[in-house]
Amino acid sequence: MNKIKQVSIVGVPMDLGQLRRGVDMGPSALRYAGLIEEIVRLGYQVKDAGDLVIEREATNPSEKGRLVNLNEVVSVNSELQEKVDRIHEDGVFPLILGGDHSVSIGSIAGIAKHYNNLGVIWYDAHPDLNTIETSPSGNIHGMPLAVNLGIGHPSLVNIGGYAPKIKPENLVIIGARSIDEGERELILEKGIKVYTMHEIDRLGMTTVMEETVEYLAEKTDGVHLSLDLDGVDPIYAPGVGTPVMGGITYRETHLALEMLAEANIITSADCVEINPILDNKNQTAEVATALISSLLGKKLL
Ligand code: HAR
Ligand code: MN
Ligand code: MN
Ligand code: MN
Repeated sequence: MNKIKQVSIVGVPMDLGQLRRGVDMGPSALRYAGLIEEIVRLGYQVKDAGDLVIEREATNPSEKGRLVNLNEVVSVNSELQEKVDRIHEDGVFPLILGGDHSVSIGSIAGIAKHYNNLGVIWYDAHPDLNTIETSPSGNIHGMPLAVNLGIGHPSLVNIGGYAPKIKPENLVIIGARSIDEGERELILEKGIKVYTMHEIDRLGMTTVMEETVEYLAEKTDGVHLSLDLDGVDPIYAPGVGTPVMGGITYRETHLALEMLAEANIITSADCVEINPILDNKNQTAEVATALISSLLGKKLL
């Protein structure tokens, strides 16, 4: 975890990147689960920057060829970008709490400008590589990784005033098991490193993470972890809007994040897609809290 012993938390209670309500309660659910106290217990100085204020307009209907809530998603992410940029300039580890996964557009926009080669680990059941042309839903939470690669609507791609944020060779996707046709084509075209559930089954999480660290450590100067809780199997993380069965277990995810902590390569993170309305007594936020603790160096002994 580098030398930074300070963490700054920003909540983004936004559900505009998709049509299911409730994911806007993610930051509260994580706070109720004791996330901040847990990070303090690990010895960090925690600054809670609070939550962005999200203006909720009436939802734009999902329609073919239309990006749902585009203007709202752009304005929230522009604000988030500025906030994360400032946190980074203060030399503090930024931890962004979503909200749906479209918040990774603003978080990575605020971070990537500080690196020549920002690496990204996208831990998710979905690659989130859709564009308006390939999206089955028009939901922007299915597009943030494409946007970060500079592919998508110009008002999303240019948030923070520069593009692209990341290079395809500095990206590793882990846990993918629901991949749309256009996403598949983009993965193959760009040669993106993806550990689908198949590779995780075949290799085991230890090898997957050893390879991931080796792949990124040499050529990147910082690594952002984007933790979508639907990457974890819905048995362990039921409180998500788009659950996909056959996912990564709780133990495997702990191991993955412990190995990242040991490798000391992660410089920022976001934690997204927790939907308390669909959850079972805040289980998913509690799982996320335990996982983030592992990422930040918690050990059993
Ligand atoms: N691929 C589908 C779409 O684009 C579903 C995306 C669901 N996305 C998230 N983020 N939950 O990973 O609509
Ligand atoms: Mn700056
Ligand atoms: Mn996602
Ligand atoms: Mn997902």
